[in-house]
Amino acid sequence: MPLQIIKADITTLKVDAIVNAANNSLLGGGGVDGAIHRAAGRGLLEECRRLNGCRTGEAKITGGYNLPAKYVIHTVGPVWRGGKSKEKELLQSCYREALKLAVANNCESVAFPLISAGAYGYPKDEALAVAVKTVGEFLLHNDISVYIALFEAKPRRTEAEILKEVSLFLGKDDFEIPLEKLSLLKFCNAPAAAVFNKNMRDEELERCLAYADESFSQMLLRKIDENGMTDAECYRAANVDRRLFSKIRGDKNYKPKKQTAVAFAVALKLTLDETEELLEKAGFALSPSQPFDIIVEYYISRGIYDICEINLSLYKFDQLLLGGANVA
Ligand code: AR6
Repeated sequence: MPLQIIKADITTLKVDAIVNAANNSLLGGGGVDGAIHRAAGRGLLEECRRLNGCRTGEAKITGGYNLPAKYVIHTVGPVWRGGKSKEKELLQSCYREALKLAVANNCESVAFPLISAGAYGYPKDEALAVAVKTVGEFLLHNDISVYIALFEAKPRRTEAEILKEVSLFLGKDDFEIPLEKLSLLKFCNAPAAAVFNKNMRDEELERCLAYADESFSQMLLRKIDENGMTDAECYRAANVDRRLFSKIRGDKNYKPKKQTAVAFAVALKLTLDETEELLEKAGFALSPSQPFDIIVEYYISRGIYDICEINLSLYKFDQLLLGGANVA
């Protein structure tokens, strides 16, 4: 999956590059900086000495020495001063500059810590939102795997606690599940179709017959064409990697994971009915009692197709994120 949020000690990750939340001197410090220098060994400090420091919001690259990663990209996040001193712009710049350096050095994978969210005091939730959105924008134009490695474990919650929090978060009063969810199959079989006028019936029926045998992959490709999107625009907007997309394109009967199918519905800005139709092709449905499904339905039914925002909400409630990768 192009963007993933994981729980990990960044010094242990086998990626092409890890990013260091450094200070202007680039000569080491505490937090993740200290951990990276300890794991990389003296060679890293020697190379850093030759770099003449780094300005806030900029980035510089070195070797990875004893780390499993080939490179370390050092960036300097802003110190949090209440939010009115360009902290957000500077933090966005850290992610962008580090990503540009990674691509310029042919990295296929890069891992970030939550820059500025430790000693520099940036509020963690906001720091994560900036990270996810800035990386998400970059991934609309680049094929690279990005991990946001969070160090601290979240408190564990039960399914019931999560469900309660989700409904509070989404505002229960404001939350309506459409009564008439018209799926293709239901429409074909049900006399309830009588509630719709004749023209709508005819149109639906035509659609029903024309696409009765259409598979998930075929419907996806048809919708991409109808939307006037390129394949790359679609899979990037869906947080799906190129290899998985090629696999789906090449296999008429490909059965995706649910979070991948939903990701495509979001990328294609499908209505709730169309989303259900696409999911049904892959054997899935949206349930009104599953946190993942409730969150997805909430956003799609309101026409909010910002995959970063949806993924931040899914992450907040310990759900799988939208997207997909070709894992052998
Ligand atoms: N792996 C992943 N994340 C980590 C690790 C780790 N091994 N260790 C800490 N974190 P911080 P900053 C998380 O303070 O706020 C240094 O002294 C940590 O939980 O490392 O940008 C520098 O030299 C937090 O969420 O970086 C600078 O002087 C995040 O990494 C200053 O601190 C960032 O915390 C930079 O402060």
